[in-house]
Amino acid sequence: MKFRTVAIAVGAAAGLPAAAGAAELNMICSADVVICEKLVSEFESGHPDVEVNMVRLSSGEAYAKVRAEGRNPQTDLWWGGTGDPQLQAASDGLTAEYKSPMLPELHDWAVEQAETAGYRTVGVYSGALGWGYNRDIFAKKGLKAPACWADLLDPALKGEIQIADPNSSGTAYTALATLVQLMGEDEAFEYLRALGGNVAQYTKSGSAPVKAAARGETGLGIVFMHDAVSQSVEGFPIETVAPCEGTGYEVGSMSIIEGGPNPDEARVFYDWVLTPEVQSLMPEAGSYQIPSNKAAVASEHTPDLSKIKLIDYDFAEYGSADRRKELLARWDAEVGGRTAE
Ligand code: S7P
Repeated sequence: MKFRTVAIAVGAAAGLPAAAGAAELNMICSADVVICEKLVSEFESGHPDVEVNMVRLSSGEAYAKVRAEGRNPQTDLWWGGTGDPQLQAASDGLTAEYKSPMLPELHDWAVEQAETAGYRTVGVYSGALGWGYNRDIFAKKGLKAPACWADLLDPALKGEIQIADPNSSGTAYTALATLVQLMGEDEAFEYLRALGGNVAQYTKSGSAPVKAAARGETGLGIVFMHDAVSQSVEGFPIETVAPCEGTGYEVGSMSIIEGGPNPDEARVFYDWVLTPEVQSLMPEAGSYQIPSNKAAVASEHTPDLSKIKLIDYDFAEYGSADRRKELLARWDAEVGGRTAE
């Protein structure tokens, strides 16, 4: 294996040379680190002339890095993570227009993501938001299994819930935007303030809450349903729930960074990672999203979106720079840091 993850990527950013003659690709990966590392090693074995410097960052952090690099981009490609911050990066002009020859092979929702962004991003997978709870903890404490968003406000759940911070986490921003679309903005913030009374911790990463629930550190994590499924497939006592009132979903995305140092390598990776063969590898890394290539094979564990009550998530509005900034500022002012005492 020759790919260089965080520590070496820092070395590369500090100016250390790559192996003589090797082409490079500097990539941010915003999905789970296991699939990030698998994609890099698969790509490198098929493209021995390219060295990939990969760093794993949550979606909001990745957006902040791409923005901070501004006029001197060090990153070439951003793969995975929720679509909203990638749409924001597209609207800021931070990502490059690219029409991949793979576009005709993709589901409509993935192509619509590209169209919304003027082809400055594209959908790579999709998945719905929900939660996973630890059935052993719930049984031991005599807690009622929560089926609806409203059930999460039960005072018996005080200190039992974890969710990420929407500033760093695309998952948590999806939850914030979902609740606003489901309930109306003022009602959603009232709900989130009340939920704070049951929240033990706002994590940095979106999937951390259900990993904590799986290991008995908390009762329930609000996460993408596929991240809860990964834990039960690993053998942890996690039940996955699709909220009864309805829920939002993500179009996990990928973008080439405008002005990045290795645009040719970025396009090679971009086309490669959209193929059905590569997308079909995701379950091998415990990633159970719906792949965007119509011919890719989803896992038997992938939650079936046709059985889930989904809202008509407005990606254009909630991925727009103004709306995302406004919601995050309101979250900071009214919800941030408020946890169960
Ligand atoms: O684990 C897979 C996944 O849920 O992670 C992405 C997520 O946005 C990254 O984590 P953050 O919430 O910390 O940003 C999702 O796109 C993906 O499905």
